[in-house]
Amino acid sequence: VSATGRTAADVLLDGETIAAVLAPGSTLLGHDLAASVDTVIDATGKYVIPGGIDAHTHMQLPFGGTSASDTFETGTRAAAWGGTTTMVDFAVQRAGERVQDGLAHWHELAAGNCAIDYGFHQIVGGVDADSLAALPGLIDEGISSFKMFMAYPGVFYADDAQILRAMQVAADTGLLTMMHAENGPVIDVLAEQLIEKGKTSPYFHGVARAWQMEEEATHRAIMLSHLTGAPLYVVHVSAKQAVEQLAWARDNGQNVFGETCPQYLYLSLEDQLGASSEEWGDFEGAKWVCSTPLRSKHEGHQHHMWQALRTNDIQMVSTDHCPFCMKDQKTLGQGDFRAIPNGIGSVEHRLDLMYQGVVTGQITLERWVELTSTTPARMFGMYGKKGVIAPGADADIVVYDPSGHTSIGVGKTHHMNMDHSAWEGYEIDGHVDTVISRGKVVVDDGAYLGTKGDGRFVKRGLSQYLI
Ligand code: DUC
Ligand code: ZN
Ligand code: ZN
Repeated sequence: VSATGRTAADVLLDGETIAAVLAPGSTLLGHDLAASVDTVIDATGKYVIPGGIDAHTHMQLPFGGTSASDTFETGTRAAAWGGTTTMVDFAVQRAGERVQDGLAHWHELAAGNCAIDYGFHQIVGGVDADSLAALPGLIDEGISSFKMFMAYPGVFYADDAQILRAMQVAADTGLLTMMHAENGPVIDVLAEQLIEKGKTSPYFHGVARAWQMEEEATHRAIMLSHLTGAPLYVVHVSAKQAVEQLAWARDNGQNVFGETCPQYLYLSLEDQLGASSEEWGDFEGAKWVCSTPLRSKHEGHQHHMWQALRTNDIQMVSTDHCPFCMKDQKTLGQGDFRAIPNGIGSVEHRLDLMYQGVVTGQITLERWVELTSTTPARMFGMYGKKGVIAPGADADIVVYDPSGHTSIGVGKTHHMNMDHSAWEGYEIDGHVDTVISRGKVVVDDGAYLGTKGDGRFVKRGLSQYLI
């Protein structure tokens, strides 16, 4: 199955590369194909798809006095289990630090530890003359995209003037600007006012982060993109009004793109409000504290998001994988939701969760591949090597079995380094059978055969969506 169609075929791998895609019954130099190769993987009755590409993960991200609980080792292994063979994580530059130093540190964290191939986007946490001057040099380093935050004042925040200057550099160089589009200063006031009224539980995280402030920031980013001519990629879109802004800009001919995440397609603010357990009481809801937040199911965001995936108003699905354990991490925010580290872990479940959209008739099989592999490859300058099953591409392949029925997250059966799951009890049709990463079988029918260090840094080119 590719982004453009489906066909019965044999895929011939040679070492780390795809050598040929052949019609069934083809021979190799006159010999029967199966007799001419070392290994045969029988995929009869299953889908053979390009390995998943998760273009938004945060292994070991420092956040609110702690760090995301998956290391590059544990998080990439979990990704492999779930059929993701490439991830693009975020190198972090903090205000006052050199961009080059931030990047070097993230290379150190990842090198030799990853189970799958990985690249980096650059978070620019402090936009100043030095960091602006460093941006063009990222392209030679294989980093063709950078992220700024309109949220989190005092941490990663960039104001409009800073965004303008960075987008001007992006327009000149071909770097792709990624935006966390939420109006942070307003959200911080709303959060403070809720706390003053004694509204301290996790649910109020989502109340403070009002959709109006996602719509507003998305619009502002779109206008700055229009003004500067820099293409824009809005990450983790959760509000339907933000989707409408993106659709409007695209209808006006702007080169803007949006990504959503499985949590915004399935989970809602009401799940969080209703969550309670013997162990955590109403702090149970902290499991689903992420930003942008889960939205109210009464406002139609989920339905609109699925629709946007179908109509291409939203182009990609990444996870924003940013796990924190309840014990010792999420609990930092007991009594004050502002101190709950933001993030949900899903890197292992993205292909499965998105396949449910095929099962329920919301997206086609081809669109499933496009959203989870082919568009991420093109968007972030890896297509040809990644995102496609074709001669010359890396042999990153998943055999997906549409049969079977499994519950994910139950009893911590996942492989992410978390003491809970945001997906506890989710019922999945289908499962990942075999995962091949650059020619090596790393997951085979419930067994993990890879090792840390299998994954290599991917030097990315410019976005293939640039005009
Ligand atoms: N959102 C999250 O949920 N976690 C990390 C950073 C972000 O923007
Ligand atoms: Zn973000
Ligand atoms: Zn993120």
